[in-house]
This record gives sequence, C-alpha cells and structure tokens, in this order.
Amino acid sequence: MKIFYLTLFLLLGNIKTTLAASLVPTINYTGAVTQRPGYMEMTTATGARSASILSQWLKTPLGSYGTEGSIITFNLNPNFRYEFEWQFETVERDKDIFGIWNGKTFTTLATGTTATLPIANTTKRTSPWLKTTITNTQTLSLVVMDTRDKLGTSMVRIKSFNQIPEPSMVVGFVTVVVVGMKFKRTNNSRGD
Ligand SMILES: [Ca+2]
Repeated sequence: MKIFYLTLFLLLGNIKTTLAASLVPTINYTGAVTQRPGYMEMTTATGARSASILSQWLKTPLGSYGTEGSIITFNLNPNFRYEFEWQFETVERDKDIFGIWNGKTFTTLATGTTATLPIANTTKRTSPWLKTTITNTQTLSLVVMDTRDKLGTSMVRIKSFNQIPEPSMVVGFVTVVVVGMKFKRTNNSRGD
C-alpha cells in the first residue's frame, strides 16, 4: 500500500492554495491512483486492488459493492465542510460504481448511467464535472470499483478538493464587531 502525506498535496496546486497550512488534510491511497496535470485519477484498471484488500483499507466489508478498485482517503478536520469536484468515466452503462465512505456509511455518487456524455471516437462515456459537499467527518474515502466482473475500465477524476468556510464563523465575526462598537460608545460617553 502506498502512502502519501503532504507530498501529494503539494502537487495539487488547486487544492493547496485554498487551504491554510494548519488545515491541509493528509491523503493516502491504494490501487491505481495517478497524479495527472490538473487532476488526480483513480481507476479500476491495472493496479486496482481486490475487494478484500480494499475492505481491509476501509476496515469495512466492500464485497457487496464490487470486485476490485481503488481508494483515495482524506483525513479531514470535522469542524469544516469540504467540497470536491469529480467526473466519472466508463465504458459500461450497467456496471461499476463510484462512492464515498465517511467511516460509517457508504454513499453511491455515480454508476454507469451517471456517465451521460459520449466521448468522440470511443465507446466511453463520461459524467459532467460534478460537485459533492461533505461535513462532520474526520475521514473521507473516495472509492471506484468494478462490479460483477473485473472487466471494462471505469475512472474517476478529482479536479479540486476545497475547504468551505462555515456560516457560523461569519456570525461569530459579526458578533465580535458589534460588541466592540458598544464598548467604544461607552468609553466615549464617559470621556464626555
Ligand atoms: Ca468494469
């Protein structure tokens, strides 16, 4: 199993620039995961791991979801929301799956029918770029898997992974400003 920490994030320019240094999550992966210019790619092709190995990685059984695949795991700050942008490409309309695991539940984000856009001169189809928001979790694993067999490559591209400011932080800031103004007025009246 390969383990990347900050190194991979330093390669992902569009990710590192949106996260303060103290908030940069760590990232690990297993399977067929490759850094491409402008995005990260994970596939069910050569290098993918068996469902049993993926299950060990997540410490939860994945055998009911698929046969083999790849996983990217982000360790996050549970006090923040994150948004990531992704695309699912496949040659199979009726197989394969892309989902997320937050340590408790598996959520399917894409299947073959999500890949609605034909790619010229190929039998492949791709989804549009889609955004998913997650919150309140210390870990998020992105999982792409072959289902039913180990044939017909499916691929997920991750273009960005950003922390989103919480509305509560903005409210807190406004509250501090109002209190400060009240103190100032009080001081002025005493001075007069
Ligand atoms: Ca497949």
